[in-house]
Amino acid sequence: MSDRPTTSHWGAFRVRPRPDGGVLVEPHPDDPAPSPLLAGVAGSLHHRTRVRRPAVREGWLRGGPGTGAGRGREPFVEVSWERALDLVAGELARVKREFGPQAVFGGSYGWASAGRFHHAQSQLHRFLALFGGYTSSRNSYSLGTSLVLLPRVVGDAEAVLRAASSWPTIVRHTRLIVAFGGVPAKNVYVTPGGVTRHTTPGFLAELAAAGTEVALVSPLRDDLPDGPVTDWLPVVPGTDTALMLALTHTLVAEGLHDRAFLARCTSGWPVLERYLDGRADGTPKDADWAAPICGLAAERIRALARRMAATRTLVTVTWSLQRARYGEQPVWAALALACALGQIGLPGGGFGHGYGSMGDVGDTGPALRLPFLPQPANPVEEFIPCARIADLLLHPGEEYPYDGTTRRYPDVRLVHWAGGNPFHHHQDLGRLRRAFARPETVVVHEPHWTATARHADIVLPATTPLEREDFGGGRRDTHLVAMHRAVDPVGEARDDHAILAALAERLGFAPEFTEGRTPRQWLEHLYGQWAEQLRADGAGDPPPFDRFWADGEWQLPGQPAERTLFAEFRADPERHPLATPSGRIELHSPAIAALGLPDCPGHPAWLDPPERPGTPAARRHPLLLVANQPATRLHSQLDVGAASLADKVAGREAVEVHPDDAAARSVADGDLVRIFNDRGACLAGARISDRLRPGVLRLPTGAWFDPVPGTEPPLCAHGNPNALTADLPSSRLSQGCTGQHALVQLERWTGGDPPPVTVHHPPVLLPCPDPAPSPTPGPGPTPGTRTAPRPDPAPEAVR
Ligand code: PGD
Repeated sequence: MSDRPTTSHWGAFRVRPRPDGGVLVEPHPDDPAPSPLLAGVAGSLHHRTRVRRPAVREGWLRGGPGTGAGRGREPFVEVSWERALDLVAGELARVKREFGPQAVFGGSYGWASAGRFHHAQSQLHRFLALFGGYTSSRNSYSLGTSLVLLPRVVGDAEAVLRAASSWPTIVRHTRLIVAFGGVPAKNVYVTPGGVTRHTTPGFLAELAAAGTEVALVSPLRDDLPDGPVTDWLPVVPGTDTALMLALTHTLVAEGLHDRAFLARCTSGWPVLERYLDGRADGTPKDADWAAPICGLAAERIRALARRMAATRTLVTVTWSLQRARYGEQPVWAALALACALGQIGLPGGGFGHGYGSMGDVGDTGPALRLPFLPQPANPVEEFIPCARIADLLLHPGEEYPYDGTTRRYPDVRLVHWAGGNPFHHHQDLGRLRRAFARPETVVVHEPHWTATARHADIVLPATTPLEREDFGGGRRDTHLVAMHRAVDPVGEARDDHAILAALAERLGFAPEFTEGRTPRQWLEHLYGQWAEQLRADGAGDPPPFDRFWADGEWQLPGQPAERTLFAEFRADPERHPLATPSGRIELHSPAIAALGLPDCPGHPAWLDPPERPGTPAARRHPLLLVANQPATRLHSQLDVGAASLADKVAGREAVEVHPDDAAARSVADGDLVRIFNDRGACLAGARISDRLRPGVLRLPTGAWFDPVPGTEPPLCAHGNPNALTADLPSSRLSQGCTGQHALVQLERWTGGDPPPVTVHHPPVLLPCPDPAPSPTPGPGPTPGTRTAPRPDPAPEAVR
């Protein structure tokens, strides 16, 4: 059989179906640096955790809506598609009739799979908008804080993210990169929607060859590949803002700041300067002040500031830094530091946000808008910032501030999720379990029995891209890739589109949802419209659909490789003002100041995070856990793939521990350890490493959450760090996610036989009792009540 083209968030590739139903995966021939994640595709496809039939939680099938205390604890009953669809359609109709459409939460955050048509969230949002509306969610877990801050201080978040100075420009002009959070190579393999040629690893090698210095500011040495010349400043996690302020202070104190740039291109500098030199609060933010906070010598801070002023310097901040309490501050303070240097808008100088956070930041591909599924307006105005999902479910009717407004959580009765894994991505999963016990009904479309599927009432098995036809491409991708179907759907899995079309049929709006097209007709239609628009704009001349499909891809028209962020603005701020109130970069924002928020004042400031070494909270939990992105999977996707499985230690997620911290706790490499705080605990396998700061642990996100039955707060047997993180917002301004850091303690496991990892096996599945009467509605949500936990099935082979 011939190779089938396809693409994914981790790259384009070719699939060769094998006679036994499996697949062989080959990287795209033009990809100079294919992702290691490709190794996980074949094994995930037919893994035993695939959801093979629609399934309904036993307690819901018996007792109906309002039996949520059993979620995540009870077995499932497999039912026919007809029955499952009738149940879901009935619930959607009932909840809308009794409570209104805003009682349906379809925020459905999550990465899902690549593919412009079958993208699960796009399908669900279109469906729910046509259904009559739904409570939606805004922003992202990736960047929720910056997406609110940046428009206020530079006018447009998209400009900073999409128009970032390009890697060729940086390689050519930059002499020093001061990289807060580094440029973590593991993340550059991923771009939402797809990437055909991974170019960033090559640019990083060129950077090293060019002799560009990189000052890596991170507690983790692996946040920068070994190539470039490196000065590693192992800052205490969460204290970068203090360091940035001290660097800026040094520039000013030594007369190295660019007064002309500050006057011409920024507003509010005098207010920030008064804060920096201590006139505002009596504390100069000098290097001596910052040194004990960030754990770096004062002289080293001063020396770095001088070096920055002496050469072409780029200040970069990864997105991970804003995924923390007061996450606005490091972004804003880095911007202020770059402004004080005065190199914003000069080739190779200035400010960048997200190099190494995602593959497309700084990439050279042509930022063309690709075909997309049309989204009707949502008639319901209710939304939440996405990281407030637990608050939404726990506190209906409660007020909360967001981006200068006061909002109220609607009363959600039905949760409909497709393409995301909140029991991976949300913080404080023990709290999320309590929140998920509240709605009357939870519907999840999932290819795999993830923890989210296990916390649903009705689970609808979804296909993955290899089982359907689509096309895909990411921002700054070089190709639009035809995604050919390579294998038959696994079990009875259906495409999200087919599931929603069947629901729309039952609810009476199928013609509006499908517009009478089959999926293949949708592809032809969306492609045709897009091609026509490109031609009309003179932006390109795509081939007819049939040729594109047969060729397997179309190379998108290119654009110049060199790009400098804010070049036009710098050249003439009068003619090219920013979309801020002042038209300049706002180093003091009167609008933010007027909100009077103690956790986000009107200028960048050092706000001491509650969870940092040396604080009272650190007495019992002295280690600072960094929960960053994994190198062996995408978030929780491919956790059952080969790369992720090969990286586990003692059958659990690996936690990196500094030798000093390990020795103090008699922990040896490969030991099973328990990591805990008051919010929860997890097991992990110790990996001793001197590539991180003493006192710091690294436990990446994405090991499927596996709460041991009967544990409260939950003990995750597998090593998901969100058992430990706090469900607190970055600030009352942005309400962003703060999953990056948590104070914890670690100990060697001495509790005898450890609880097995069960989440890589399906839950208990009971045979289908069809036909049976439909459930009658129960008494409503019963938070706090609990059915007896049932033992999970004994795993066949726990690694
Ligand atoms: P994924 O694992 O990508 O994680 O959170 P997100 O929920 O996006 O989940 C996607 C789910 O969609 C998977 O379960 C997959 O099986 C399913 N899926 C894939 N394709 C399809 C499909 O076609 N149809 C359907 N129905 N389902 C599909 C990621 C989020 O986690 C992000 S973006 C970030 S940046 C956050 N990072 C952190 C962090 O740094 N630290 C902590 N502690 N926590 C974080 N959580 C956040």
